[in-house]
Amino acid sequence: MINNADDCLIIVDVQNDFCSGGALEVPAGEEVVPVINQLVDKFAHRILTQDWHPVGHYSFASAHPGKSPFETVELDYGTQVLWPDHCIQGSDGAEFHPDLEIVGAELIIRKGFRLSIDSYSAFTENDQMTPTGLSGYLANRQFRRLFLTGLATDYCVFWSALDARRAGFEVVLIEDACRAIDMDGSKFRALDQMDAVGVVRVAATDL
Ligand code: VGL
Ligand code: ZN
Repeated sequence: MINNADDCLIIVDVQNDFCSGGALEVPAGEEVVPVINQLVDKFAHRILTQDWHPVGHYSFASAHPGKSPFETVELDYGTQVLWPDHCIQGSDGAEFHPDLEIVGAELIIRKGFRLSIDSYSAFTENDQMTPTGLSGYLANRQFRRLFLTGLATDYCVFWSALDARRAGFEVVLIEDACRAIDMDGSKFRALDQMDAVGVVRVAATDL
């Protein structure tokens, strides 16, 4: 099924803060690590994304007096969920999971580094306007199909999948290589919306 020239494996935000014991743990987030490690050698090309926030980032509840994590706030670009402080630039929490096989990755794209804009998607920040540069890179590399893995299914993987479709890529979600935060049914909604825009869902064992 994998076509080496056209396909790129994208590993989204497999960082310590999104794994058990991390600042913004995704339930069983670290379970994606062995699944992804089994996949990396099947692809000729792999890239990583890394959530990479400055101290005091506007997506942190701590930056909004009186607010708690998982509440929302209105920012210039609309409603933003507030998170515990996480993936702070240079911190251990922002490092990739120590067991993740990252040596062969060709690009690490960092996102969420602008103080006042969050970026779930690896393509476009949450203002829906500011590009990360990834679509240009992938087009320049002449990839046509993107296989998405990582954390979290219903946030960064989801928004990346939608933007990838919008940018004209075929998108395959490797479902068991992802885990969700799953707040108020957000996982189900994300899968439903990905289906609606033509994201194909497979299991790692199908590849
Ligand atoms: C993410 C919330 C905040 C993610 C990143 O990687 O899904 N979620 N920052
Ligand atoms: Zn973040």
